[in-house]
Amino acid sequence: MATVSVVMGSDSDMPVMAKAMEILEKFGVDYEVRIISAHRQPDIFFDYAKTAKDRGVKLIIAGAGKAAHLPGMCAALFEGPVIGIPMKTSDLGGVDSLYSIVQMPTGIPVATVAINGGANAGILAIKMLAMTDDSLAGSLHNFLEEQKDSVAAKDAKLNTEGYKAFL
Ligand code: RP5
Repeated sequence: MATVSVVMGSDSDMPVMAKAMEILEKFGVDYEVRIISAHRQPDIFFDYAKTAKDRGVKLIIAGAGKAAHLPGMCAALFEGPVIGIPMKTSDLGGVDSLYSIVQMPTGIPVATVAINGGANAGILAIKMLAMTDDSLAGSLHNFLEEQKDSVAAKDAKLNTEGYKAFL
């Protein structure tokens, strides 16, 4: 049984969705992953989203581009939280995807991350799950501390070696 469901509208979304899955794997969170198009396969999509809760899914990470209705329709059909990832697009730069995902009507929210924000979607999922999982909360704490330390290490390098060391 997968705790998180990762779904994307097309295989062209995979490089961004992989960033979210890498985070889930890093924290040892079970997930299922699907390519389902809400527009091209509405019946299959409907069944996927309607049965997610019964499959044990606690939250959905959904990525899509252009007229990106997949995350919003996940939120309409699934009662748990949905994290939406807007894909960068060639014609409108991903603003089309962003607006399609973020501007949800009252009552049906989608927690929308940045355009191509796959890693942040994964981290946000971990933060949500860590609220009721002490072991995950500990791993999250260590991750955030390591992130803090890595910036401090760059600052120390800047001060000892100068800016040219970064060029
Ligand atoms: C969306 O249309 C997908 O999420 C993808 O980002 C976009 C383009 O899909 P393809 O034409 O690459 O399959 O449904």
